[in-house]
Amino acid sequence: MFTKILIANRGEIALRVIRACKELGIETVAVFSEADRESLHVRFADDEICIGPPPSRLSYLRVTNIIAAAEIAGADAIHPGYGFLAESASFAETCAASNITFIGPTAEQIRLMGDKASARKLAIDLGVPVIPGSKGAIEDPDEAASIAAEIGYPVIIKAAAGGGGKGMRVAKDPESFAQSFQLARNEALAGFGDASVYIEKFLDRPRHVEIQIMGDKSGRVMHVGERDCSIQRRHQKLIEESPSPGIDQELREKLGESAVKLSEHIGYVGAGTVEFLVDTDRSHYFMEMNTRIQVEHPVTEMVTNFDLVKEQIRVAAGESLGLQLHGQLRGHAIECRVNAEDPFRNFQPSPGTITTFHPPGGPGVRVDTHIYAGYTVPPFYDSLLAKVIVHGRTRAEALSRMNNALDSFIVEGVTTTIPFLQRVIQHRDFVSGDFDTKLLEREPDLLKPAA
Ligand code: MV4
Repeated sequence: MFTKILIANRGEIALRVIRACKELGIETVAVFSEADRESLHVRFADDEICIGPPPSRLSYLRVTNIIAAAEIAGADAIHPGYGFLAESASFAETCAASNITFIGPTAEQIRLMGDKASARKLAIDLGVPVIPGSKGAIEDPDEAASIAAEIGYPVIIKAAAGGGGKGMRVAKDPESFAQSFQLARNEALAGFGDASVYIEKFLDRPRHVEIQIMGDKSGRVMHVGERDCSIQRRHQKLIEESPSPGIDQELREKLGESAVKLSEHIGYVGAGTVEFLVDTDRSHYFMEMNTRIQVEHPVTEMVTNFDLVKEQIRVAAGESLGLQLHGQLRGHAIECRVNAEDPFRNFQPSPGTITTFHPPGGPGVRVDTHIYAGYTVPPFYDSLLAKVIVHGRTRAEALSRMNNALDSFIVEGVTTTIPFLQRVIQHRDFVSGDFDTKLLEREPDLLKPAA
């Protein structure tokens, strides 16, 4: 097992990783930017090293500074958290070259899945269902147009180097296709330095359902159920839950089998998420794979009783998977992401100093957060303040706990998205479980303050 882990991240996820390390008896090193001196991850870690000025490209994204910090502190492993360097194949390579274990998959696995066109190709070759479209990346505009005509409009053109909603364009008809294709390629080149794009049929009202998987170094991969992440705004997830209200045990097993087949084939090590779109007729299609621990991992922890971060560390150290899923998921879990943003002013960021902080609690309520009264939310990073995660025996019980939790969550000094989240979880379509990725688009009134 490792003796000392450097956490190459900040905010709530840095605290989450430190907790897992403490339980495993492993020492921790926090790295921080000049804007994060007063952060709790710095206070709770055994060692702390400043890695640069506030902008993340000068600190949390600076590979050389982070590796130097690990060497100075004597860390034998690095946990990247999510975001920042978590899906950087070259960072994983640099760690390996420096004799430091990157807690996550191999650089090759990150690279393969980071290219969404090659991941799609692999899925096709393995017989995992994908959305009708091109086999891999497509360069020739005429060939692209003929594929689009074949699968039928509307189609969506996605950047191979994109993912998570970045670099996508919808073409409604053959007339607009050539221009959309050209624009998509230009945007992909400008945004990612890679013009490769691929084509899929555009599904109108899909659900986003993702499977959590975990693999060890002996080649074993298991899935630990799904999360429904359909409630999103501009490709930012707002609310996630497990199990998905839109799928049954049969579909869960099919998605799980597909996810395991894909990850087992590449010998995937660590925590990963295989994303699917589930259509209104229950058809399901592989979309992409994320090679990191995700923000929403706690909903899976609540319904499985697993500690996914501890498990990531154990398998990175070469231990075999210690999880055992006894058939069904246990009850129901929901997560709401609370951000320092004004939901009624187009989610404008609202950094500043927290004056009052009273988090919710009670049975089945978990809050993952790094904020405290007196803490100043810096303007340099994403504006996640806290994740409120509830668990109940049934979805109704979980929902009731979420309503009460949000109601008693007091954060003053910055504007938060709490009132907006309250409205969404009270919306009839959310309450009934009959929703899809278009819920917020269909209900613009949710973006106005309650009358
Ligand atoms: C799609 C789609 C419809 N059809 N692909 C958005 C995030 C990125 N991972 C892929 N996304 C989508 N891909 C096809 N073929 C609709 C979306 C999409 C979406 C997906 C999940 C959750 C919210 C979404 C909001 C708008 C569009």
